[in-house]
Amino acid sequence: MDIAEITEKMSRGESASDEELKALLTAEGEDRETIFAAARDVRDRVFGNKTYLSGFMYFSTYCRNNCSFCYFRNSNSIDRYRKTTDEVVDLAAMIADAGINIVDLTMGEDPQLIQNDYQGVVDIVNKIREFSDIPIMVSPGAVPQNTFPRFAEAGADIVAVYQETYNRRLFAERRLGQDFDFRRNQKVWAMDSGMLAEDGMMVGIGETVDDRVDTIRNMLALGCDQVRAMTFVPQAGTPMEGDSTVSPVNELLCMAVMRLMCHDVMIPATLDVEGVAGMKSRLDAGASLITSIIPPHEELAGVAQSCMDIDDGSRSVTHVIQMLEDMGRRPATEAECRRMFDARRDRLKSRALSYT
Ligand code: SAM
Ligand code: MD0
Ligand code: SF4
Repeated sequence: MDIAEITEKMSRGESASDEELKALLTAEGEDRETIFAAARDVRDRVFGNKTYLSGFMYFSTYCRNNCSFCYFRNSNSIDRYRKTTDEVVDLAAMIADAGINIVDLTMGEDPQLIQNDYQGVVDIVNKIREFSDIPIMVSPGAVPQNTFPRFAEAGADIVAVYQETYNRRLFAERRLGQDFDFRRNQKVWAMDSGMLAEDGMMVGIGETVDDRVDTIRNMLALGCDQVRAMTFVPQAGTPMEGDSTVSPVNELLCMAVMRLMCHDVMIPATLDVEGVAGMKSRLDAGASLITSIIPPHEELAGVAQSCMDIDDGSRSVTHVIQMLEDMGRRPATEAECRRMFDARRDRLKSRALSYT
């Protein structure tokens, strides 16, 4: 199959068959460069040289779940922390002041924060909204349907809940004891409440290339404004500790395919898989924002790389902006990011109206 022919038609907005997507996801050598260059071109056409920056705050690492891939799974005997509401709000202020465009409030499914219908999370969002317009992402795990309007009313803009895979058998093996449809519906319920949604896939958790195609198609079919891929990083003390993973180039190919399939979707370049060393390759594969920027010395963890590059400041915003500018790109401004979120939320509303 001619890779350039496939990328050219996708760059024009035409669709590709499953076989063609598989050819992209398994491309080698020069073909890979063709794919990444096409994804970058499409990204630049939509976003110019702007790159959005997302600050990551994993504010509670307590979790009732036992995902087989996750360091923070309930059965793992590790040190955990839970920031107080005031600490979270102060850190959010610091993140906003540092020129970061988005704040991602992430937690394990912490029994304490789940109480009273996630009131602790609602309080945090409300308090941040008192002093800042910064787009707020919440990543609370899977929550009841009636909680979404509460997040929306408090001022959250986007909800992140990653399915990891749309292969139900594999989901059951990885997200042990969790309901596939309930997790899938999180994205639908977020959008029904007027917020944006982020879906995500893990790469290297035992999926086939067919599964990758199917997962990418499902994530985009839901209408999510943000989609991601993350390479599985084996974690000490988990059932998958000794498992092999795959080269991150597979993640890059998934990102590039998502970009070619849906030109204006937001795709993160996460610093949580290969640290800052992996930032450029992800931007070169068509990413439009950088996630998992973490302020140093605040005792905050990453997820897949719980400490890599954090306390030496490499995952700090100053360092990230410098690297971005070295690539000829620039951070988005606060106003640009707010406008983008508002425009996407308006589009979501009009989409909903046109269905009724
Ligand atoms: N607890 C919430 C949840 O599961 O939805 C939010 C945070 S969770 C830790 C965020 C995501 O990190 C997971 O959905 C998964 O995609 C990713 N992740 C977790 N462990 C990982 C690992 N070992 N390697 C790569 N990605 C991982
Ligand atoms: C990241 N460590 O962006 C974060 C996390 C949760 N919304 C995101 C996985 O890579
Ligand atoms: Fe808990 Fe999220 Fe980790 Fe699963 S991925 S164990 S829900 S923190």
